[in-house]
Amino acid sequence: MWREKQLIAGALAHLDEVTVFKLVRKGLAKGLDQFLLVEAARDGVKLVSEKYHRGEYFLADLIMSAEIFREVIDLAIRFNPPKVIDCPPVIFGTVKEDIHDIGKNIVIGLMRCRGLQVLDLGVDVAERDFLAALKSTASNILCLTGLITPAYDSMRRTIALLEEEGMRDSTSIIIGGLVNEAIREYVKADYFSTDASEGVPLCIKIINKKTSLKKKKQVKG
Ligand code: B12
Repeated sequence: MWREKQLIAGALAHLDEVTVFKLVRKGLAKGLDQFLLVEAARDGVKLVSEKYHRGEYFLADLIMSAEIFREVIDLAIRFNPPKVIDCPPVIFGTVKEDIHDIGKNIVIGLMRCRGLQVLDLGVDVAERDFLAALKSTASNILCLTGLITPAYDSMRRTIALLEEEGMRDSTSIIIGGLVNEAIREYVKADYFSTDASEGVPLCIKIINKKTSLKKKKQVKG
């Protein structure tokens, strides 16, 4: 598996779409874990991103790598649909004023591969739209992406709105993108992450915790 992962990441880093799909199809046919195959493709996007930062690739190359990644996800899910986790969807979006969505789409892809349902609100999402989505789906997990400075105030306003509506305590909020602990504190989120693979187990952990709390309450009640 380790070798397959390296080969997929390497082919994606060279933007060699044909080889990426050949390797992923081969891995799926061999019964390898589709999540790990998709993670390998994610590693490829990371390599492209590093090459872009070193000036070895253009922005168009980074965007193309994200497109190949998206197709790998579609292929993996079509080949072997994951068992869907029975709970309301994770609400996800890039916050108001920000249109960066490459990272968001990677995290969402990985989540869907693990069977999480996700409601993707897209980019430049207004505070009230996050609120409306949480209410209409009865979801209690909110994932926000932001990469530009104004995004931090959008995140803060979104979270303040949840507080005003009395929904803050029941909602777990994870932020990602160009964020760190200081930003997490400023916007008053629960968690921050700059690693797509971290986001998936974190959401599953939150869901399991909330489900067991609900069960305990039902038993008591
Ligand atoms: C690609 C890119 C663009 C593309 C976006 C294409 C797209 N569809 O997303 C385009 C060209 C459109 C663009 C536009 C702009 N950009 Co731009 N852009 C970038 C660039 C080069 C890469 C971002 C990226 O996709 N990285 C790769 C992904 C995979 O990484 P990621 O987003 O961090 O996501 C990872 C993690 O953070 C995590 N993650 C992300 N979200 C979440 C959420 C959760 C819940 C979890 C768990 C994890 C998680 O998972 C991902 C994978 O591990 C960055 C440079 C940089 N250093 O990041 C600048 C950058 C972000 N852009 C910048 C700027 C200024 C702009 C513009 C304002 C430029 C302009 N003058 O027009 C506009 C903004 C438009 C707007 N209103 O948003 C600045 C922001 C600086 C700042 N502090 O404000 C940066 C940092 C460049 C720079 N050094 O100046 N940009």
